[in-house]
Amino acid sequence: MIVGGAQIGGIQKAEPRATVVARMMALMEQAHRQGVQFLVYPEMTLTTFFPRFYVEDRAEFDHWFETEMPNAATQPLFDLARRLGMGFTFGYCELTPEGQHFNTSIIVSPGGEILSTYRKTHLPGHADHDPARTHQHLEKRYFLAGDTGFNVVRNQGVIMGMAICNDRRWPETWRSLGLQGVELVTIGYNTPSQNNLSAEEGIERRVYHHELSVCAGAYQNSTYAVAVAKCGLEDGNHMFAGSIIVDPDGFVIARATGEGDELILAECDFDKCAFGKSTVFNFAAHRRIEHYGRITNQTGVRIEV
Ligand code: CDT
Repeated sequence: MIVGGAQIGGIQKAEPRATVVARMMALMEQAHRQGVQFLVYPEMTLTTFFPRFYVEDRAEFDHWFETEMPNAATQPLFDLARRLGMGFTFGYCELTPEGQHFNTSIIVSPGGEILSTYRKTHLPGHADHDPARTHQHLEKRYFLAGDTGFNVVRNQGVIMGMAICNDRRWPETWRSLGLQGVELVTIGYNTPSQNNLSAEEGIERRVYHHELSVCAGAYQNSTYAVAVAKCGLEDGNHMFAGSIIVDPDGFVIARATGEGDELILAECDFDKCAFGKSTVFNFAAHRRIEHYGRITNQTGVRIEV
């Protein structure tokens, strides 16, 4: 299967959904011309990364959320994908009928059916305005921690699972998917180029940690991974690009070169996942769960010596 990543350049506050969807469709058309069969878009593809802004009354930001999917704005994307026979995944902000807010992504079959919904587990940042930071990262204010957990689905013959942005830094994410035999992990991200609490941690280190996380997760679970950025300047704030496709050996096999809308793609031979899964990462043969209790029984570090 040829898998694509549709990197999206900055989306400004004033940019309407229809314009963003048109950009997504242009990349999908290009992907189709180049033989892509499954296309990965970023986290929060439809809007600016608004958690950088603080509002006292969070309801003022409900307009960034989708109450149904597909909806009037995204239906043309679903229609195009069905016409092209393209499977895809993208992230958006979800407001449920019960009034819950999630940072969500979905996998859609080439027939246009939503096969799987994932709600972001690891929400970084903080819940209240913090004047000490160079910019805010208020995901904990605007979203609930996801309630779906990490699941896989078979789409187009491939076992696929989703993670969203900060999830990629947590080995628990990868192993939860790995234990379900995942062959393709999709990750959309919006990562500011600057650490908002440390001037020393600039873009090079940020990109290095991103790549390290994705390559390690792919290798340790013998899976392909596609990590796709929303990047460049958004309302004066810079987010790094660096979209990549990684093979089950942990090697980068495709990489974006710019900071705007850009397609990356790679031929993925999912039979290659079997070697690692049956040798060094044969979980049934080698895992020692009797020693892993702390991973699910405690969150913070406990020093008892
Ligand atoms: N969107 C997202 O999760 N971004 C985070 C920024 C970390 S700094 C609070 C990331 O892990 O890339």
